[in-house]
Amino acid sequence: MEPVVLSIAGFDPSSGAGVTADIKTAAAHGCFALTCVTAVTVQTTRGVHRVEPMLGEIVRQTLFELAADFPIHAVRVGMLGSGEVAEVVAEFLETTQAPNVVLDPIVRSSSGAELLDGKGLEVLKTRLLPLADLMTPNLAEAAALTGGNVNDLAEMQSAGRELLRLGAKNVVVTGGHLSGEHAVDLLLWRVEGTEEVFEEELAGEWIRSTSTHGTGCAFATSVACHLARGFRLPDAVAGAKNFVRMAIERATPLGHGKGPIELLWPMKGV
Ligand code: PXL
Repeated sequence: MEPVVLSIAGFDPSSGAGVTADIKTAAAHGCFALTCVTAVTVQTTRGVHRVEPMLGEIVRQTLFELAADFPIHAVRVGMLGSGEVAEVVAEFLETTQAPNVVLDPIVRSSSGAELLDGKGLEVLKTRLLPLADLMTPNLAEAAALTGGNVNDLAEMQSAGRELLRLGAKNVVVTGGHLSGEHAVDLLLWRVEGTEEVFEEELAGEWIRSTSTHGTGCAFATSVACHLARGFRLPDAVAGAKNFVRMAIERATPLGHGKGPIELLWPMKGV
């Protein structure tokens, strides 16, 4: 049976990010995707023009109906859109105790649009963070969650430790927006039920490309798919990093702004 991965995220009509991109990522990993739309956005490769969160009640009914009908092997929580929706998602994860929850704490789009309100950020920190098996903040998200600046490896380390202190089980701070020589992601992880924290720097060469829309969604969803397939957390993170690197490398330019990445590269031959 194909592992089932639930994507709780927004709708991006250009399919660079959000649930329609996640369906492709899941397919590329041999997983079946369930989706729950948290917000409809008007966005293209040029950026996010508008955000309309869904009614919390629709999100609640969708999530609980899906969980009553399907086994769920992993969850990717992406854009939430509002505090109301964030609360419903927290209630769902608390009630169902879904396994392998990857929390992609989206606050803003890379073009600067706000994708979560103030109440949502609070719910993310206080209720969702402890429910996640892994959080995947980028530099700006790590800064928004911890209240400091996060611009280099030392600040990634202290923000990551602070997120663990706030109750996160495992954290990977993604360094795609670093200005240094290497793209470094920092993974802080521990063996379930133990306290010792292992720290791993995952370094990669920069890839010069304008096709980078949705890399955060793809990374988090790929980790969820790897976990659903039974990979250990550090291997799931390393596998996801490779998945995204290949998806950037194999992308063909599309649109006038930041184009989508090639999420179906494993199915497209060499
Ligand atoms: O990459 C952030 C993002 C943008 N837009 C939509 C999303 C997400 C992440 O989940 O769902 C619609």
